[in-house]
Amino acid sequence: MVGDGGDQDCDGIDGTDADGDGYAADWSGGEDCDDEDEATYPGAEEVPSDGIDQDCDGSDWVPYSAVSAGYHHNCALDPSGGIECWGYDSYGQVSDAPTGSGYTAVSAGGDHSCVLDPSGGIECWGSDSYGQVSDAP
Ligand SMILES: [Ca+2]
Ligand SMILES: [Ca+2]
Ligand SMILES: [Ca+2]
Repeated sequence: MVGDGGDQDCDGIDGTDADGDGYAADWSGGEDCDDEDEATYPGAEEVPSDGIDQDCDGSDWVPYSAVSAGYHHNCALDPSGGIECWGYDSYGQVSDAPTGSGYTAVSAGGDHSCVLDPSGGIECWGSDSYGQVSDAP
């Protein structure tokens, strides 16, 4: 019986462990999110950015390639060149961050941020009280 707390087949696991990684398949009451891959189980080492969730935490691990801290908000660059910002959003520091990918650098200022786009152009958003955004070259 799977998931009943008893290990009737004496394999050390209550459930079905088809790939033999020591974790029962999630559909059988265990925690192995892919019971056909012995490298995938809870606590497994993640291979970054391969589209596979090795450690069963619900998502592939995508490391960031750059980060910049502002006064009350921060921005980071992911490997595809996407921008992610978080923190205080009084001037749109977070919500106005550009979507899309291919950005090559990011810098967070006091209440504004700037990025380099794929063609080398400068794009800024956030507080524009001194032309930080509108006067960008
Ligand atoms: Ca398994
Ligand atoms: Ca597995
Ligand atoms: Ca992965």
